Amino acid sequence: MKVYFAGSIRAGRVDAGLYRRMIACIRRKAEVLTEHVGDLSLEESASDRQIYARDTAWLREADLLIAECSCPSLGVGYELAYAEALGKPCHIFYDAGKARLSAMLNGNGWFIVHPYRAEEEIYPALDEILER
Ligand code: 6IA
Repeated sequence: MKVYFAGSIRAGRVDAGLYRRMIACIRRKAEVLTEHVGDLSLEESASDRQIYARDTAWLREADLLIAECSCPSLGVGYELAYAEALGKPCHIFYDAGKARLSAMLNGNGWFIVHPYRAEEEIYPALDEILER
């Protein structure tokens, strides 16, 4: 199974360590197309046009999208809408103690939303998604 993991990049890297741990968990059961999202020393090496072309190609290739949305990101919101338009299953995680998820995501029945209060809750939920 191929997973597109989405997390904030230019909107802020405050949760980059969490993305890295989630990606490591997903990788035990599936291929992650976007491992760079969890790279703590991310350096811009491609043009924005190249990034857009590569990421939308990966979205078309992916079997499902998993997004961490505690840090709101325009890019992640765009990716979710793009994946929805392609009919790909989309799982959204966010820390309900720290963030309020946009109504445009929370109110959309297509998205499977996983609010959590502690990071430990994320990993069994990821295992369950990937074992389905
Ligand atoms: O608006 P944001 O930058 O926060 O959007 C983040 C989302 O857009 C992520 O889920 C990524 O899939 C995608 N994205 C944004 N910037 C990049 C990027 N920058 N590379 C790949 N995907 C990106 C260059 C970093 C490069 C060194 C790997």
